[in-house]
Amino acid sequence: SSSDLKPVLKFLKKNQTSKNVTYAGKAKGKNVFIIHLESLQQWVIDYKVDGEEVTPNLNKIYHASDTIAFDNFFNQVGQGKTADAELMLENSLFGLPEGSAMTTNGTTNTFQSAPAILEQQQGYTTASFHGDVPSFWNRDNAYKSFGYEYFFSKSYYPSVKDDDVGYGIKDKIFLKGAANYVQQLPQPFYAKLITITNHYPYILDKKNKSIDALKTGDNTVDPYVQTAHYLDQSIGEFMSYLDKSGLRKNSMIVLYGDHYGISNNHKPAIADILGKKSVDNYDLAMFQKVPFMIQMPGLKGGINHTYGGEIDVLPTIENLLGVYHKNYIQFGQDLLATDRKQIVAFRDGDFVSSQFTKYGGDLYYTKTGKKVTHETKAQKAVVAKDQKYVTTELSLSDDVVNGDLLRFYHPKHFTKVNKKDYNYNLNAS
Ligand code: GP9
Ligand code: MN
Repeated sequence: SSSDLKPVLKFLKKNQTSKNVTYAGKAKGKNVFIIHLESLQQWVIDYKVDGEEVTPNLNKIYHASDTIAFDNFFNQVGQGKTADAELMLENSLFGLPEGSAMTTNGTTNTFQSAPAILEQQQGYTTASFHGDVPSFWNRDNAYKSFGYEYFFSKSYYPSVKDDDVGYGIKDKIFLKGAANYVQQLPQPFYAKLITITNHYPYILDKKNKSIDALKTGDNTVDPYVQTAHYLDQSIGEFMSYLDKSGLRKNSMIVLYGDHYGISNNHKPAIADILGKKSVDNYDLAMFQKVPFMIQMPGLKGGINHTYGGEIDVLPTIENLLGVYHKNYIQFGQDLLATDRKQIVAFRDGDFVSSQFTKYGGDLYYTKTGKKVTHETKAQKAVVAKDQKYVTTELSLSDDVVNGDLLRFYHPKHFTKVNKKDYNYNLNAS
Protein backbone atom coordinates (compact mmCIF):
# COMPACT_ATOMS: atom_id res chain seq x y z
CA SER A 1 0.00 0.00 0.00
CA SER A 2 0.99 3.64 -0.18
CA SER A 3 2.24 3.56 3.42
CA ASP A 4 5.03 1.21 2.21
CA LEU A 5 6.46 4.27 0.48
CA LYS A 6 7.20 6.02 3.75
CA PRO A 7 10.59 4.40 4.51
CA VAL A 8 11.60 4.82 0.87
CA LEU A 9 10.85 8.54 0.87
CA LYS A 10 12.56 8.98 4.21
CA PHE A 11 15.72 7.25 2.97
CA LEU A 12 15.84 9.25 -0.25
CA LYS A 13 15.27 12.53 1.52
CA LYS A 14 18.10 11.82 3.91
CA ASN A 15 20.48 11.07 1.04
CA GLN A 16 19.67 13.95 -1.26
CA THR A 17 22.62 15.69 -2.89
CA SER A 18 22.98 19.33 -3.81
CA LYS A 19 23.27 20.72 -7.32
CA ASN A 20 26.64 21.23 -8.96
CA VAL A 21 26.13 24.65 -10.53
CA THR A 22 28.94 24.16 -13.06
CA TYR A 23 26.84 21.48 -14.72
CA ALA A 24 23.19 22.05 -13.81
CA GLY A 25 21.13 22.61 -16.95
CA LYS A 26 24.23 22.78 -19.19
CA ALA A 27 22.75 20.30 -21.65
CA LYS A 28 19.24 21.72 -21.66
CA GLY A 29 17.43 21.11 -24.94
CA LYS A 30 20.20 18.96 -26.45
CA ASN A 31 19.54 15.66 -28.15
CA VAL A 32 20.61 12.78 -25.94
CA PHE A 33 22.29 9.60 -27.11
CA ILE A 34 22.61 6.75 -24.65
CA ILE A 35 25.06 4.32 -26.21
CA HIS A 36 25.10 0.91 -24.58
CA LEU A 37 28.47 -0.76 -25.11
CA GLU A 38 27.84 -4.47 -24.74
CA SER A 39 30.06 -6.19 -22.15
CA LEU A 40 32.67 -3.45 -22.37
CA GLN A 41 34.91 -3.18 -19.31
CA GLN A 42 36.95 -0.21 -18.24
CA TRP A 43 40.31 -2.00 -18.54
CA VAL A 44 40.08 -2.00 -22.35
CA ILE A 45 40.30 1.81 -22.35
CA ASP A 46 43.86 2.67 -23.43
CA TYR A 47 44.72 -1.07 -23.43
CA LYS A 48 46.99 -2.23 -26.23
CA VAL A 49 47.48 -5.58 -27.92
CA ASP A 50 50.83 -5.86 -29.71
CA GLY A 51 51.15 -2.09 -29.55
CA GLU A 52 47.72 -1.48 -31.03
CA GLU A 53 44.90 0.21 -29.13
CA VAL A 54 41.84 -2.01 -28.69
CA THR A 55 39.44 0.97 -28.57
CA PRO A 56 41.09 3.94 -30.36
CA ASN A 57 37.80 5.71 -31.03
CA LEU A 58 36.54 5.40 -27.47
CA ASN A 59 39.96 6.42 -26.16
CA LYS A 60 39.71 9.59 -28.20
CA ILE A 61 36.33 10.38 -26.67
CA TYR A 62 37.59 9.37 -23.22
CA HIS A 63 40.45 11.89 -23.36
CA ALA A 64 38.62 14.70 -25.17
CA SER A 65 38.50 18.04 -23.36
CA ASP A 66 34.71 18.16 -23.68
CA THR A 67 34.17 14.69 -22.20
CA ILE A 68 33.58 13.93 -18.55
CA ALA A 69 34.97 10.42 -18.18
CA PHE A 70 34.68 8.36 -15.01
CA ASP A 71 37.40 5.92 -14.01
CA ASN A 72 35.76 4.55 -10.85
CA PHE A 73 32.39 3.67 -12.34
CA PHE A 74 31.06 0.15 -11.68
CA ASN A 75 28.45 -2.09 -13.19
CA GLN A 76 25.82 -3.10 -10.63
CA VAL A 77 23.86 -5.72 -12.51
CA GLY A 78 22.53 -9.03 -11.25
CA GLN A 79 21.24 -11.97 -13.26
CA GLY A 80 19.31 -9.62 -15.54
CA LYS A 81 22.61 -8.41 -17.06
CA THR A 82 21.75 -6.10 -19.99
CA ALA A 83 18.17 -5.71 -18.75
CA ASP A 84 19.32 -4.74 -15.25
CA ALA A 85 21.63 -2.15 -16.76
CA GLU A 86 18.78 -0.71 -18.81
CA LEU A 87 16.47 -0.68 -15.81
CA MET A 88 19.03 1.07 -13.61
CA LEU A 89 20.02 3.64 -16.19
CA GLU A 90 16.50 4.73 -17.00
CA ASN A 91 14.79 4.36 -13.64
CA SER A 92 17.53 4.56 -11.03
CA LEU A 93 16.06 1.40 -9.51
CA PHE A 94 18.09 -1.76 -8.94
CA GLY A 95 17.45 -5.05 -10.72
CA LEU A 96 16.14 -7.79 -8.45
CA PRO A 97 18.31 -10.23 -6.45
CA GLU A 98 17.20 -12.99 -8.81
CA GLY A 99 15.97 -13.04 -12.37
CA SER A 100 15.34 -9.96 -14.48
CA ALA A 101 12.97 -7.29 -13.19
CA MET A 102 12.33 -6.11 -16.74
CA THR A 103 10.94 -9.57 -17.48
CA THR A 104 9.01 -10.20 -14.27
CA ASN A 105 7.77 -6.65 -13.61
CA GLY A 106 8.30 -4.75 -16.87
CA THR A 107 4.84 -5.39 -18.25
CA THR A 108 2.65 -4.70 -15.24
CA ASN A 109 4.52 -2.28 -12.97
CA THR A 110 4.17 1.47 -12.98
CA PHE A 111 7.43 3.23 -13.84
CA GLN A 112 8.59 6.84 -13.84
CA SER A 113 11.36 6.46 -16.41
CA ALA A 114 13.71 8.69 -18.33
CA PRO A 115 11.82 8.57 -21.66
CA ALA A 116 8.50 9.53 -20.04
CA ILE A 117 10.10 12.23 -17.88
CA LEU A 118 11.85 13.86 -20.84
CA GLU A 119 8.82 13.64 -23.09
CA GLN A 120 6.52 15.13 -20.46
CA GLN A 121 8.79 17.88 -19.16
CA GLN A 122 10.67 18.95 -22.26
CA GLY A 123 8.87 17.51 -25.27
CA TYR A 124 11.53 15.00 -26.22
CA THR A 125 10.96 12.36 -28.89
CA THR A 126 12.09 9.03 -27.43
CA ALA A 127 13.38 5.94 -29.21
CA SER A 128 15.28 2.77 -28.40
CA PHE A 129 17.33 0.88 -31.00
CA HIS A 130 18.50 -2.72 -30.81
CA GLY A 131 19.29 -5.33 -33.44
CA ASP A 132 17.67 -8.27 -31.66
CA VAL A 133 14.08 -9.54 -31.64
CA PRO A 134 11.79 -7.19 -29.65
CA SER A 135 10.78 -9.80 -27.08
CA PHE A 136 14.27 -10.38 -25.67
CA TRP A 137 14.33 -9.33 -22.00
CA ASN A 138 10.67 -8.38 -22.48
CA ARG A 139 11.73 -5.09 -24.02
CA ASP A 140 8.63 -4.81 -26.19
CA ASN A 141 6.49 -4.58 -23.04
CA ALA A 142 8.87 -2.87 -20.64
CA TYR A 143 9.55 -0.05 -23.09
CA LYS A 144 5.84 0.76 -23.17
CA SER A 145 5.90 1.01 -19.39
CA PHE A 146 8.95 3.28 -19.65
CA GLY A 147 7.10 5.48 -22.14
CA TYR A 148 9.25 4.90 -25.23
CA GLU A 149 7.56 6.28 -28.31
CA TYR A 150 9.55 4.16 -30.77
CA PHE A 151 11.37 0.85 -30.60
CA PHE A 152 13.46 0.04 -33.66
CA SER A 153 14.18 -3.66 -33.18
CA LYS A 154 15.68 -6.27 -35.47
CA SER A 155 13.31 -6.11 -38.43
CA TYR A 156 14.03 -2.41 -38.92
CA TYR A 157 17.55 -3.10 -40.15
CA PRO A 158 18.58 -4.54 -43.48
CA SER A 159 19.17 -8.24 -43.28
CA VAL A 160 22.50 -9.05 -44.80
CA LYS A 161 24.06 -12.48 -45.06
CA ASP A 162 26.22 -13.22 -42.00
CA ASP A 163 24.92 -10.06 -40.38
CA ASP A 164 23.72 -11.77 -37.27
CA VAL A 165 26.10 -13.12 -34.69
CA GLY A 166 24.29 -14.80 -31.85
CA TYR A 167 22.03 -12.17 -30.40
CA GLY A 168 21.52 -9.74 -33.22
CA ILE A 169 22.60 -7.56 -36.13
CA LYS A 170 26.32 -6.75 -36.17
CA ASP A 171 27.14 -3.36 -34.68
CA LYS A 172 28.33 -1.62 -37.87
CA ILE A 173 25.24 -2.57 -39.83
CA PHE A 174 23.02 -1.84 -36.84
CA LEU A 175 24.44 1.62 -36.13
CA LYS A 176 24.39 2.60 -39.80
CA GLY A 177 20.69 1.74 -39.91
CA ALA A 178 20.04 3.46 -36.59
CA ALA A 179 21.77 6.64 -37.82
CA ASN A 180 19.31 6.72 -40.70
CA TYR A 181 16.29 6.61 -38.43
CA VAL A 182 17.77 8.99 -35.88
CA GLN A 183 18.11 11.71 -38.48
CA GLN A 184 14.37 11.57 -39.07
CA LEU A 185 13.34 11.98 -35.44
CA PRO A 186 11.87 15.33 -34.40
CA GLN A 187 14.37 17.14 -32.15
CA PRO A 188 15.14 17.22 -29.35
CA PHE A 189 15.25 13.45 -29.06
CA TYR A 190 16.42 10.89 -26.54
CA ALA A 191 17.84 7.89 -28.39
CA LYS A 192 19.17 4.74 -26.80
CA LEU A 193 21.34 2.48 -28.95
CA ILE A 194 22.12 -1.01 -27.68
CA THR A 195 25.06 -2.70 -29.36
CA ILE A 196 25.53 -6.49 -29.29
CA THR A 197 28.58 -7.83 -31.13
CA ASN A 198 30.87 -7.70 -28.11
CA HIS A 199 28.78 -10.37 -26.42
CA TYR A 200 30.00 -13.71 -25.15
CA PRO A 201 31.25 -15.90 -26.90
CA TYR A 202 32.84 -13.05 -28.94
CA ILE A 203 32.27 -14.48 -32.38
CA LEU A 204 33.27 -12.44 -35.40
CA ASP A 205 33.76 -13.32 -39.05
CA LYS A 206 37.32 -13.21 -40.33
CA LYS A 207 36.96 -10.13 -42.51
CA ASN A 208 35.88 -8.06 -39.53
CA LYS A 209 38.76 -9.10 -37.30
CA SER A 210 41.39 -6.40 -37.46
CA ILE A 211 43.34 -6.83 -34.24
CA ASP A 212 45.12 -9.83 -32.74
CA ALA A 213 43.42 -11.86 -30.04
CA LEU A 214 44.83 -11.87 -26.52
CA LYS A 215 47.30 -14.62 -25.74
CA THR A 216 46.18 -15.68 -22.28
CA GLY A 217 45.55 -19.19 -23.57
CA ASP A 218 41.95 -19.05 -22.34
CA ASN A 219 39.90 -19.52 -25.50
CA THR A 220 36.77 -17.85 -24.20
CA VAL A 221 38.70 -14.75 -23.13
CA ASP A 222 41.18 -14.26 -25.97
CA PRO A 223 38.80 -13.12 -28.76
CA TYR A 224 37.17 -10.53 -26.44
CA VAL A 225 39.45 -7.75 -27.66
CA GLN A 226 38.61 -8.51 -31.28
CA THR A 227 34.88 -7.96 -30.84
CA ALA A 228 35.63 -4.98 -28.55
CA HIS A 229 37.78 -3.54 -31.35
CA TYR A 230 34.95 -4.08 -33.84
CA LEU A 231 32.51 -2.41 -31.44
CA ASP A 232 34.91 0.52 -31.14
CA GLN A 233 35.13 0.87 -34.93
CA SER A 234 31.34 0.88 -35.16
CA ILE A 235 31.26 3.73 -32.62
CA GLY A 236 33.84 5.62 -34.68
CA GLU A 237 31.64 5.22 -37.74
CA PHE A 238 28.56 6.31 -35.83
CA MET A 239 30.33 9.45 -34.60
CA SER A 240 31.19 10.38 -38.16
CA TYR A 241 27.52 9.94 -39.19
CA LEU A 242 26.66 12.35 -36.39
CA ASP A 243 29.36 14.79 -37.52
CA LYS A 244 28.19 14.64 -41.13
CA SER A 245 24.52 15.08 -40.31
CA GLY A 246 25.27 18.01 -38.01
CA LEU A 247 23.70 16.22 -35.05
CA ARG A 248 26.96 16.00 -33.10
CA LYS A 249 27.11 19.68 -32.27
CA ASN A 250 23.72 19.80 -30.57
CA SER A 251 23.83 16.46 -28.82
CA MET A 252 24.98 15.07 -25.51
CA ILE A 253 26.47 11.62 -25.96
CA VAL A 254 26.45 9.23 -23.02
CA LEU A 255 28.43 6.01 -23.38
CA TYR A 256 28.49 3.13 -20.93
CA GLY A 257 29.53 -0.50 -20.60
CA ASP A 258 26.66 -2.60 -19.27
CA HIS A 259 28.56 -5.33 -17.36
CA TYR A 260 31.66 -7.50 -17.39
CA GLY A 261 32.42 -9.62 -20.42
CA ILE A 262 34.93 -11.81 -18.64
CA SER A 263 33.51 -13.53 -15.60
CA ASN A 264 35.35 -14.35 -12.39
CA ASN A 265 35.65 -17.95 -13.58
CA HIS A 266 38.66 -16.88 -15.64
CA LYS A 267 41.10 -15.80 -12.94
CA PRO A 268 44.37 -16.81 -14.63
CA ALA A 269 43.34 -14.93 -17.79
CA ILE A 270 42.30 -11.88 -15.75
CA ALA A 271 45.69 -11.93 -13.99
CA ASP A 272 47.38 -12.08 -17.39
CA ILE A 273 45.34 -9.09 -18.63
CA LEU A 274 46.21 -7.09 -15.51
CA GLY A 275 49.88 -8.07 -15.73
CA LYS A 276 49.80 -9.87 -12.39
CA LYS A 277 50.76 -13.31 -11.15
CA SER A 278 47.38 -13.92 -9.57
CA VAL A 279 44.26 -11.98 -8.63
CA ASP A 280 42.55 -11.49 -5.29
CA ASN A 281 39.03 -10.34 -4.49
CA TYR A 282 40.12 -6.70 -4.62
CA ASP A 283 41.29 -7.13 -8.23
CA LEU A 284 38.03 -8.86 -9.08
CA ALA A 285 36.01 -6.02 -7.54
CA MET A 286 37.96 -3.43 -9.56
CA PHE A 287 37.46 -5.62 -12.63
CA GLN A 288 33.76 -4.71 -12.36
CA LYS A 289 34.49 -1.20 -13.59
CA VAL A 290 32.88 -0.26 -16.88
CA PRO A 291 33.33 2.85 -19.02
CA PHE A 292 31.06 5.78 -18.43
CA MET A 293 31.51 9.03 -20.33
CA ILE A 294 29.49 12.08 -21.23
CA GLN A 295 30.57 14.11 -24.23
CA MET A 296 29.07 17.36 -25.45
CA PRO A 297 30.58 20.34 -27.25
CA GLY A 298 31.31 23.01 -24.66
CA LEU A 299 31.15 20.65 -21.69
CA LYS A 300 33.87 21.14 -19.07
CA GLY A 301 35.52 17.74 -19.29
CA GLY A 302 38.19 15.77 -17.52
CA ILE A 303 38.61 12.45 -15.79
CA ASN A 304 36.44 12.28 -12.72
CA HIS A 305 37.45 9.86 -9.96
CA THR A 306 34.21 9.72 -7.98
CA TYR A 307 33.04 6.23 -6.97
CA GLY A 308 29.72 5.54 -8.61
CA GLY A 309 27.75 3.18 -10.76
CA GLU A 310 24.82 2.58 -13.05
CA ILE A 311 22.22 3.52 -10.46
CA ASP A 312 23.65 7.09 -10.50
CA VAL A 313 23.28 7.79 -14.20
CA LEU A 314 19.70 9.05 -14.33
CA PRO A 315 20.07 11.78 -11.68
CA THR A 316 23.33 12.86 -13.35
CA ILE A 317 21.64 13.24 -16.72
CA GLU A 318 18.58 14.92 -15.25
CA ASN A 319 20.78 17.56 -13.66
CA LEU A 320 22.68 18.19 -16.89
CA LEU A 321 19.41 18.49 -18.79
CA GLY A 322 17.85 20.77 -16.21
CA VAL A 323 15.00 18.36 -15.61
CA TYR A 324 12.99 18.60 -12.44
CA HIS A 325 13.55 15.43 -10.42
CA LYS A 326 13.74 16.41 -6.80
CA ASN A 327 10.79 14.34 -5.64
CA TYR A 328 11.16 11.36 -7.93
CA ILE A 329 11.86 7.96 -6.44
CA GLN A 330 15.39 7.33 -7.71
CA PHE A 331 18.07 5.60 -5.67
CA GLY A 332 21.16 7.01 -7.38
CA GLN A 333 23.07 10.19 -6.66
CA ASP A 334 24.24 12.69 -9.28
CA LEU A 335 27.83 11.71 -10.18
CA LEU A 336 28.73 15.38 -10.45
CA ALA A 337 27.40 16.37 -7.03
CA THR A 338 30.24 17.17 -4.66
CA ASP A 339 28.41 15.93 -1.57
CA ARG A 340 27.58 12.46 -2.90
CA LYS A 341 28.20 9.41 -0.75
CA GLN A 342 30.46 7.44 -3.10
CA ILE A 343 29.18 4.03 -2.01
CA VAL A 344 28.65 1.61 -4.86
CA ALA A 345 26.37 -1.33 -4.09
CA PHE A 346 26.84 -4.60 -5.89
CA ARG A 347 23.66 -6.58 -6.32
CA ASP A 348 24.75 -9.25 -3.80
CA GLY A 349 25.33 -6.69 -1.02
CA ASP A 350 29.08 -6.31 -1.46
CA PHE A 351 30.29 -2.78 -2.12
CA VAL A 352 33.01 -0.35 -3.05
CA SER A 353 33.20 2.95 -1.24
CA SER A 354 35.90 5.58 -1.49
CA GLN A 355 37.42 4.06 1.66
CA PHE A 356 36.58 0.35 1.74
CA THR A 357 35.96 -2.45 -0.71
CA LYS A 358 34.04 -5.50 0.40
CA TYR A 359 34.03 -8.32 -2.12
CA GLY A 360 33.60 -12.07 -1.80
CA GLY A 361 33.91 -11.99 1.97
CA ASP A 362 37.11 -9.94 2.02
CA LEU A 363 37.65 -6.34 3.05
CA TYR A 364 40.22 -4.00 1.48
CA TYR A 365 41.26 -0.37 1.49
CA THR A 366 39.90 0.93 -1.80
CA LYS A 367 42.76 3.33 -2.51
CA THR A 368 45.63 0.89 -1.95
CA GLY A 369 44.08 -2.54 -2.44
CA LYS A 370 45.63 -3.66 0.85
CA LYS A 371 43.64 -6.14 2.88
CA VAL A 372 42.13 -4.79 6.08
CA THR A 373 43.39 -7.06 8.84
CA HIS A 374 43.11 -5.17 12.09
CA GLU A 375 40.24 -2.72 11.97
CA THR A 376 40.20 0.09 14.45
CA LYS A 377 36.96 0.78 16.22
CA ALA A 378 36.40 3.84 14.05
CA GLN A 379 37.01 1.87 10.84
CA LYS A 380 34.62 -0.83 11.95
CA ALA A 381 31.97 1.81 12.43
CA VAL A 382 32.53 3.22 8.92
CA VAL A 383 32.31 -0.22 7.32
CA ALA A 384 29.14 -1.01 9.25
CA LYS A 385 27.62 2.29 8.17
CA ASP A 386 28.51 1.74 4.51
CA GLN A 387 27.12 -1.78 4.68
CA LYS A 388 23.91 -0.54 6.21
CA TYR A 389 23.48 2.04 3.46
CA VAL A 390 23.99 -0.64 0.81
CA THR A 391 21.66 -3.19 2.39
CA THR A 392 18.98 -0.56 2.96
CA GLU A 393 19.08 0.93 -0.52
CA LEU A 394 18.94 -2.51 -2.15
CA SER A 395 16.04 -3.71 -0.04
CA LEU A 396 14.06 -0.48 -0.39
CA SER A 397 14.54 -0.57 -4.17
CA ASP A 398 13.35 -4.20 -4.13
CA ASP A 399 10.29 -3.13 -2.14
CA VAL A 400 9.49 -0.53 -4.80
CA VAL A 401 9.80 -3.05 -7.64
CA ASN A 402 8.22 -6.07 -5.93
CA GLY A 403 5.39 -4.05 -4.42
CA ASP A 404 4.87 -1.98 -7.57
CA LEU A 405 4.96 1.00 -5.24
CA LEU A 406 5.26 3.70 -7.89
CA ARG A 407 1.58 3.14 -8.68
CA PHE A 408 0.85 4.86 -5.38
CA TYR A 409 3.24 7.73 -6.00
CA HIS A 410 2.20 10.88 -7.82
CA PRO A 411 5.12 13.31 -7.94
CA LYS A 412 4.86 16.82 -9.27
CA HIS A 413 5.44 17.14 -13.04
CA PHE A 414 4.67 13.53 -13.79
CA THR A 415 1.64 11.96 -15.40
CA LYS A 416 1.20 8.21 -15.26
CA VAL A 417 2.26 6.49 -18.48
CA ASN A 418 -0.54 4.83 -20.40
CA LYS A 419 0.94 1.71 -22.01
CA LYS A 420 -1.91 1.59 -24.50
CA ASP A 421 -0.54 4.74 -26.10
CA TYR A 422 2.35 2.75 -27.53
CA ASN A 423 2.53 0.20 -30.28
CA TYR A 424 5.80 -0.97 -31.80
CA ASN A 425 4.33 -3.47 -34.23
CA LEU A 426 4.70 -1.16 -37.17
CA ASN A 427 5.73 -2.59 -40.50
CA ALA A 428 9.43 -2.19 -40.92
CA SER A 429 10.41 -0.29 -44.01
C1 GP9 B 1 20.11 -9.36 -26.28
C2 GP9 B 1 20.94 -8.70 -25.32
C3 GP9 B 1 21.91 -9.49 -24.52
O1 GP9 B 1 18.99 -8.68 -26.77
O2 GP9 B 1 20.83 -7.36 -25.15
O3 GP9 B 1 21.71 -9.37 -23.18
P1 GP9 B 1 22.75 -9.93 -22.08
O4 GP9 B 1 22.96 -11.40 -22.40
O5 GP9 B 1 24.01 -9.16 -22.20
O6 GP9 B 1 22.05 -9.72 -20.80
MN1 MN C 1 24.74 -7.19 -21.93
